[in-house]
Amino acid sequence: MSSLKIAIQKSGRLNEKSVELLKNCGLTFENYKSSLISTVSNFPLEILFLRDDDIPEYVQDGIADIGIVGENVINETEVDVHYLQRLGFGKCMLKIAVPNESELKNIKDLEGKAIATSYPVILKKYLQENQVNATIRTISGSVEISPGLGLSDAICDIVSTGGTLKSNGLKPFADVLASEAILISKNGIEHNGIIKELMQRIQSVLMAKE
Ligand code: PRT
Ligand code: ZN
Repeated sequence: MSSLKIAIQKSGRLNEKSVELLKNCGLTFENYKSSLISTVSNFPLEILFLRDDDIPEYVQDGIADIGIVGENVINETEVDVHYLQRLGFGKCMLKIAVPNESELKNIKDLEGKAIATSYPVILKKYLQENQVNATIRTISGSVEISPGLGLSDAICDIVSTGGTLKSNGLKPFADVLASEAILISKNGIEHNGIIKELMQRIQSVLMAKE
């Protein structure tokens, strides 16, 4: 049987849980931090360890058949992929936040303001849906320091505990997107037998956790 490829995050917030999920499915593989690819010895699967940002496109283009990645990254890359399963980890919320002393109250108050984010695509859609014209300042990291530097009136970033907002003198303003890790596949291959077998095992693992 020819094997499939699954893309998971190499290191970061989703790596450990992704590896744990596959191991709980009974898959045996080496998880060397240095290797980019690992072969499962007891199931027809190869594991590719990648930056999370690359996973949606790799799956869309079929370089990997399936992948585990945050919904925020899928939406931001605007790929066309098939959702196989929500995985219940990596939960977070993409939020707009403003400085504690800010007088902005509702979405319409963002009109004409500047918002810093690493998620310009999702934010643009959200603003359009709410019929607000604001300037989006795209920055790749440390978004939360942007208002303090005078670069923006608000930010749009991932929040989980809220600790980062707090320690930067920011408060939540609006929820933009709830996200969690999702198992995705290239479109049209969701009925493949290996994927079906893996899905059954994943669903048993998730049910045992409930
Ligand atoms: O290296 P690579 O590109 O693969 O990883 P990365 O650095 O881009 O992503 P990583 O590992 O930080 O996050 C991977 C995924 O985990 C994200 O795409 C989300 O789907 C999910 N996730 C869950 C989070 C968080 N929780 C989270 N708290 N991603 C980021 N954060 C950051 C957030 O950006 C902010 O800086 O944590 C900070 C806020 O956390 P709190 O707890 O202080 O609110
Ligand atoms: Zn990333």
